[in-house]
Amino acid sequence: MSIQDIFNAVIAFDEATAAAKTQAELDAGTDINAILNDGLIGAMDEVGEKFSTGELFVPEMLMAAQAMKAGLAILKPLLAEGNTQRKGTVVIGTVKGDLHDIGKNLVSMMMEGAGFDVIDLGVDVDSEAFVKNAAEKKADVIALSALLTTTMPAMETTVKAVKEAGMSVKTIIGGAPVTQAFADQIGADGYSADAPGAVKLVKALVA
Ligand code: B1M
Repeated sequence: MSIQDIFNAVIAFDEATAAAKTQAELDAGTDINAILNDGLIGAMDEVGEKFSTGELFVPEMLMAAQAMKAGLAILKPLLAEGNTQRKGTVVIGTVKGDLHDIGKNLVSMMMEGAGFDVIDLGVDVDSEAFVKNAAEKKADVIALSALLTTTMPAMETTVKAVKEAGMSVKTIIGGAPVTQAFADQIGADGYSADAPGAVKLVKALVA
């Protein structure tokens, strides 16, 4: 039994085995970050590589994503565990045109676990919805995720809409193609490469 079994189950699009092996590693006391990064996320990276080289196609990416989600569902209670004192409100979503939600869900879970009230707007969220929900919920932070280079401009549109609305809410961005340089360029208040970093960033911004 090893983390490699989780990796292999995701690559084999095997939801039941991905969930069972994730549970088995947790029961064996394996570090949750190792399960996440080396098992579940590592496998999705491999799937992405194979998609780039034409070995896999969209339906297979989707099946791998389902297997990864089955493993993530096992980890969710542990990721969301912790401090119950509420720290602030975060409105999160994947930007317009983009349907990738696994990384965004991970960020969302970890923020909940860190004690934030998280309003998750889902995927393909336009700038108006971000602005409207952040205003209604009196959010402290708007968190934007994008996985496609073609949807990164939607982040800029949203950051601009927030500024034009005269809101004091902070904006943070993340997702595989996004960089600190891009965050600086569009005037976002922060960028993180991963979910734990996003939590740290939000804590610092609302402190
Ligand atoms: Co898509 N896809 N996909 N896809 N897909 C990528 C992103 C791609 C890199 C694959 C590749 O070519 N190698 C490529 C993008 C190329 C580019 O633009 N540079 C790509 C493409 C091209 C596409 C389509 C256009 C394919 C097509 O139809 N021809 C299409 C677009 C659909 C759309 O969105 N409109 C498409 C569709 C899909 C599926 C629906 C099949 C499926 C998504 C299922 C789902 O999400 N429910 C899918 C998948 C699964 C992937 C890969 C394989 C895996 C993504 C993933 O979930 N990773 C991906 C390749 C890859 O990334 N290796 C790929 C695991 C996840 C935990 O990581 O989301 O990066 P990630 O999140 C990380 C960090 O980025 C960060 O934290 C997480 C880790 O801690 N993070 C944040 C994320 N959001 C953050 C926000 C923050 C802070 C950190 O603050 C707010």
